[in-house]
Amino acid sequence: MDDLKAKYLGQIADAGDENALEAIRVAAVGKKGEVALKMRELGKMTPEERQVAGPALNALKDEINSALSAKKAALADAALDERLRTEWLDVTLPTRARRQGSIHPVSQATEELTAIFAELGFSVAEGPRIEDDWYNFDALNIPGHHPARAEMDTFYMHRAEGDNRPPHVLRTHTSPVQIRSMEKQGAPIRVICPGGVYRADYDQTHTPMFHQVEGLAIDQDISMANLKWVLEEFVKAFFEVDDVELRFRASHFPFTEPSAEVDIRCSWDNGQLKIGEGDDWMEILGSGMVHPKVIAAGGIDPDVYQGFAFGIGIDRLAMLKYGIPDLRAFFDSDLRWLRHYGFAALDMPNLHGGLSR
Ligand code: 2U9
Repeated sequence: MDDLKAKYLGQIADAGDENALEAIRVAAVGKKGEVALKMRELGKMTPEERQVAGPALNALKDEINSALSAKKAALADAALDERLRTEWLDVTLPTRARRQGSIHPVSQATEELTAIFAELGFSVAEGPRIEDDWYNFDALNIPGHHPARAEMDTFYMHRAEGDNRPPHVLRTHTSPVQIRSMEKQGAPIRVICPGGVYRADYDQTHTPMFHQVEGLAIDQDISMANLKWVLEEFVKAFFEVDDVELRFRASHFPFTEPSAEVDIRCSWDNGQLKIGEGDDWMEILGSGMVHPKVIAAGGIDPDVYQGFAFGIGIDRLAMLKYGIPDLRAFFDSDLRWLRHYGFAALDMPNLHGGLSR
């Protein structure tokens, strides 16, 4: 028994893993193990011998079993220690440089103007860029023969041979989103619709895709005075100046009557633009009272409701505010340009925290 004990305790001490330990358990204290075989010999002993050998064999079995459990626990501890040693990580190290990407100036300007109009009670609506001819033109009082259709340099989608329905178009303005909003929500309504629009035009100051924000406010008592106040509040907040002077010039759009183009007082000294002071005027947007036919096209009764609408080019707003000279660079996806003119992610603009600071 002393030999057995020495042999198995020695093997247990030397076992390198759980498989080796299991093999030792089977050989020593398993059903057909050496201790079990010895137990069988008890039957051949005299009662006196058995009285000594029986408890001694049980004690040996217990001792081997506890040595096995202790070694198993020790192996598990060692495995965990090894994992902790190799998977070590210093969570106090600084993170990698953050500015891999940046927010595009058009996105930044859109976030800023959305925050401003939200404060004025306007919600944001979006719609499809591939539009139905009716939503893009007819509903906006631009019928089939209207010269405005030709002037807009529209991109038309392809129709299958023999399909004589009017083709879909890439929307030439975000106005169809306001028609859809009126249909869905009815009156009263206050929405802005920012987004990309398309016109087949490409030169120094035009790209075939650009961005607009259009606004619409309809209720029973809305006048041009409300339009003027909203635009003044917007321009002051967007350009972060205390005072602005706007000049309304009579104009013409099919979807508004009367219509006005709006200029802002400014100065250009040494190529530096200052807004709200000086002797120059710069056109920044178009606006007017929504044409009754357009209100009716949106499913709202023009004898009860009236309202104003306006349209602004976001790309140009961004150029003016952030001092970006070249429109075409906006859409070149040049990383150096984006790093220079882009904004830090997660700096969401709001009126209280400052728009772009
Ligand atoms: C509905 C009714 C009326 C939107 C308007 C303008 C005047 C306008 C231009 C500004 C610069 C387009 O990006 S730009 O080139 N827009 O001058 N837009 S009124 O009028 C609407 C829109 C929707 C239902």
